[in-house]
Amino acid sequence: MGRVVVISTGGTIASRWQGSGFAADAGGQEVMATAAVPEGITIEVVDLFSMNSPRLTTAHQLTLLRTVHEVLRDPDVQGIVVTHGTDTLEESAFLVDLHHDDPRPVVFTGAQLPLDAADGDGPGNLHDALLTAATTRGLGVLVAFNGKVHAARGTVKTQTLAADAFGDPSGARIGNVGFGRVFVLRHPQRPAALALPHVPDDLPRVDMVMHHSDADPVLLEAAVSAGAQGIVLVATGAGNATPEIAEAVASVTSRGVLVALTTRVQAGPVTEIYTQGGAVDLVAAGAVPTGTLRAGQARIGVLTALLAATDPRERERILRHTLGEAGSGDAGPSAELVHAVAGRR
Ligand code: DAS
Repeated sequence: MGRVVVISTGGTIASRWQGSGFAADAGGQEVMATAAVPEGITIEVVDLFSMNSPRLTTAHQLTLLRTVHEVLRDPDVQGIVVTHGTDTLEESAFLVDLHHDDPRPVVFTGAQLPLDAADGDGPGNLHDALLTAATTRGLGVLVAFNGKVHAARGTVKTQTLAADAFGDPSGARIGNVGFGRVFVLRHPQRPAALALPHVPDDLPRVDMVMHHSDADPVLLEAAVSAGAQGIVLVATGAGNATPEIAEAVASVTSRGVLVALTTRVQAGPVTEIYTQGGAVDLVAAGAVPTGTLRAGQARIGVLTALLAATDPRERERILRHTLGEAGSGDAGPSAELVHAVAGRR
């Protein structure tokens, strides 16, 4: 089936007891040694980080993105598995997916139980990820977990402790793994891939602000004062807040801050239904509704837009492109945004 490169970044799948709690400390070889490798696959391990994923920074995620692209320059590589902490896995996977223009899969996986657990889920998840990386094509970036395969886009961590930890609450999964095979149920919709970003020394700050009863615009304005060039407003319901917050959104967007509008609710799209501070007013104030993408991935969309352009209108267009919106450039993204994959390999 070919050669699969495993990029190890840490997480519970690589974690051990540290005296007061668990933390990632094993390298990729040790993690790999726990798993049954499907027949016919040869493995190469890249030890990138050994960290719990809540500690990852944008710089780490961009290093992972660049590493994936470097590995895929080798035409003999059949696919990539990324072992990753589950807490921010959906963010890194979406970042890689937005820039992935290659039929070969990049499959993220991890574990809910630590490396040495007798009944751990890491070995099975790793086996399934290897099989998925070696045998599927043209599905973009995937998440293999608990016998299921999910598209990166839309997938979130849905359980803090249970083994069946990932899914898209608004969509269907891509497939299942069992009996030594990956059963593909559907193909994901993905917008054209973006070019690898130029990485400035000073990475843009993107903050999340959650709405709740009694909330005021103080935190949103504080984020901008702290230097945020992008904000993810995690609103209530179908994307609602207050008239005061809508006013603050209008004020910050008029100063060039990119604002994405998502919701605290688990499933369903952000929708312009309500006024008096609802999504109708927030969108009129310049916020971009993010459909069914939830906060972590909406933030990656904003970050991607900020890295790809400097002009506020172009940034908004790119954010809409990352959301897969028709008319945002999907039909004809500007040439500099699209991977000239053939030329680059
Ligand atoms: N929640 C842990 C994990 O599942 C820690 C982390 O995300 O690194 O990997």
